Amino acid sequence: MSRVAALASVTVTTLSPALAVNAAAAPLRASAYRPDSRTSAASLVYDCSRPTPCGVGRARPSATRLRVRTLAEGLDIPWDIAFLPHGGGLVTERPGTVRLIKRGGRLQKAPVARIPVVAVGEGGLLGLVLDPDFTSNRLVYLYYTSATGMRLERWRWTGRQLVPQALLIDSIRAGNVHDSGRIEFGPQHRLYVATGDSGDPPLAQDPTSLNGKFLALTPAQYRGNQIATPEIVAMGLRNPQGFDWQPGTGALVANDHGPSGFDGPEGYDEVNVITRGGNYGWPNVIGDDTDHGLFLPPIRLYVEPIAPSGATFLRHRGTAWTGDYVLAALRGSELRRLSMRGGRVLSDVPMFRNRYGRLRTVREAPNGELCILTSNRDGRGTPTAGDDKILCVKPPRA
Ligand SMILES: [Ca+2]
Repeated sequence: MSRVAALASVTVTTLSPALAVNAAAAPLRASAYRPDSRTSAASLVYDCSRPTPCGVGRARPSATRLRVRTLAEGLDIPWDIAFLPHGGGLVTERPGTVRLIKRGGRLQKAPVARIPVVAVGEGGLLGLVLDPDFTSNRLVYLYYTSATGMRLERWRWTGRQLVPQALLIDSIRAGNVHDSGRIEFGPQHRLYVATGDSGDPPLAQDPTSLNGKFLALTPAQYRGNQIATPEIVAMGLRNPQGFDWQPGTGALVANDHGPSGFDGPEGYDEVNVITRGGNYGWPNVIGDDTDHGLFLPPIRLYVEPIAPSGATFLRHRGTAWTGDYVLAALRGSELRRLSMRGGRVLSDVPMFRNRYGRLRTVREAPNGELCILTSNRDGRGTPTAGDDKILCVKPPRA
């Protein structure tokens, strides 16, 4: 059974090829944007993974019945989660606390770390990842907003709490908005940091600034005790909050938030394939505008704002979703599950739309469950009983 046919059989409602890509539609350039050209019901999706013109499709929600369990509740704006090798996990809360989910699944009341963050606007305690050799060295990396800027730090897990070890980067500017904040290990065990424009768009095109970039640190840099000078991998990003490497191809796929009114027409959220030395255009261009090839276009463009935050590829074998890229949307209050082949998006299925509110990130648990962090207490949502939560869902079998 082909990948697409397998998807269709379990998701009941997925994008038909005709809906996913309508090559006859005129390409919509950002400069041609008109507020009254929008549709209100379903999100308008542009598939920019084909040559030109950029295809148009309307995504329809998945009708699959999925059993969703609550792993934890009563959290305060959870931002990231890392699963511990022997069970349980560490969760960052944006106001500055790291919480422990114990091996049996219970959320420990007392935080395992309190970080002196500045949690204003979109800032605070953001990304958290475990060292690739965590089992032997118990090192943990944290990214957060401080009074003097964004800080990347190395901490150590004692088994009971996190203790600080070293400051690794301190020259990324912080802002009331666009602190980005996702960190992740990539090829050659390099530590990648996605940085936002901090509300100052020109920084994204400034090669001397670490803002609006993808940065990478070598193992010697992140395990050392000096301030690191990271490689600038790519530039021209606005506020990338989720990324992962595609299994098989190794392509780095990343979300970016499009403008939100004060800095451009609202919408135009992006999924990009990030290449070394690539320039993704912000703020010179938005949407699929490349300014005659000067900038790289997204492979997926959401003209209606969904506000994509965290994302992951699903690596657990044997499910109908294996290999898919799943992103969490804040404003869209949904997950998007994208099937890709190489740099092309084959289908894009919204899931859980408006069911759990704003969704901050998704991570694949060691048992293959997809775990989702809500963000309903961040001042932009409507909290319901038990918010914020971590919800886990088992992908359907292939
Ligand atoms: Ca772009």
